[in-house]
Amino acid sequence: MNLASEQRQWNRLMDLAEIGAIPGNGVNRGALTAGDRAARRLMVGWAAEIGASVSIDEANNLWLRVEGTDSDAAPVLTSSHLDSQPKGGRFDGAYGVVAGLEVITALHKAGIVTRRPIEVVAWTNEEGSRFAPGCTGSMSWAGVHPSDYWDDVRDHNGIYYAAALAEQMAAEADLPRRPLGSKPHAYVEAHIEQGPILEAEGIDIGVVTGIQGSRWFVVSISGESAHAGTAPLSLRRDAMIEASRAILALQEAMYDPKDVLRFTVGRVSVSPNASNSVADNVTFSIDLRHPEAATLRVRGDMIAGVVQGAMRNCEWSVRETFNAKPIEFAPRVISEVERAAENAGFSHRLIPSGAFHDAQFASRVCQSGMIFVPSRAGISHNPAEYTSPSQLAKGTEVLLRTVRALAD
Ligand code: HGY
Ligand code: MN
Ligand code: MN
Repeated sequence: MNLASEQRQWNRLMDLAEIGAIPGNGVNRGALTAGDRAARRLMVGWAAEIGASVSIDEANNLWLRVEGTDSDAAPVLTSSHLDSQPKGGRFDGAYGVVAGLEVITALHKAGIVTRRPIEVVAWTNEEGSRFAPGCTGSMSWAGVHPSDYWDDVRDHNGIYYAAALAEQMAAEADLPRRPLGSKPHAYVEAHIEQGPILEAEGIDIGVVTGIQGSRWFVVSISGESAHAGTAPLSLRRDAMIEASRAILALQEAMYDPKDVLRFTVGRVSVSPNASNSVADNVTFSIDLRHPEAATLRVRGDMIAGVVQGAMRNCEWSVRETFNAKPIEFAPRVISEVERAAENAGFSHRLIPSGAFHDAQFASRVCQSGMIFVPSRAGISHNPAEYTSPSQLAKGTEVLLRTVRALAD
């Protein structure tokens, strides 16, 4: 008997999708923005409906908690994130938070109290699109870096992370505080696959085995601004031309005949960014991923040499801003997810995650795992991102069964 409600879950996801809505059914809800705060307020309201306690920690992670019969027992944690990419979809992150809420709502309405408490978290800044890198909330909670580690990071409007965090903490002064850091009994996160495999194979549930590694870098090329009409090309120190040469050289260096390595330059900022001034600075991002730690280390460590080799008369610098090692999820959680999918009568398969998730850092703290549901045409980080109400409901049914198995 399905305790969770497909309709209630879908309605809540659509309510969230109105916050930061952009054309094409997309969402632009940056971390630590008014949109983020509005989405969090919806969660606070829904938590109050079932008497779940609400709190925030100093990294601004939002915690919902329902007690168990043994309230001293280490809780089972389920979670995801409410922030989105600038041209994001309605489901990346939001689904896992709403699915976790649906689990505690369904149990509450059925009068079921598990032995262990259950906590649902909305992590701060999973995407890292406004403030790089991602997962700053879950990394703070997991003790990877202190929560002020990213204070000096600025968004493209020059706003400091510390200021945006302080603004959100002040706006949520009415919410109780909780200490940063905890030791759950287990962690399981529901998320859309963001890839084409489950849909292509007609499979309901992805039992996630692990997450590949990610390394982020910022490359800065510095030259000299000059007049586009009068400065001879032979005398220029043109940061745009040299950055372009570096990017193409990096693309060649990162070539992988097996197409497993992921190399992306997604953001470029130019100064003075005027059509008739030679660029004196170009800064670009690198997102590098691979399932093997050794490959990720070797390829990432090549970047500085490749950039230097591409320079003719500009200065350069390479700074690493994110380093998430590949992780394998806990066999116990993997088997609970498999068992839940099997008992629910859903087709399922083991699948690795190409996208990073807060679960990557939760796995440093406790036994962790993830549940994937199909993404239409594998599309994500795009307004066209879509998963149907019934596909989402299947994922939540598996999450509910898995959380109960871990909590009892
Ligand atoms: O970039 C990622 O892998 C995640 O979707 N933020
Ligand atoms: Mn996500
Ligand atoms: Mn994402």
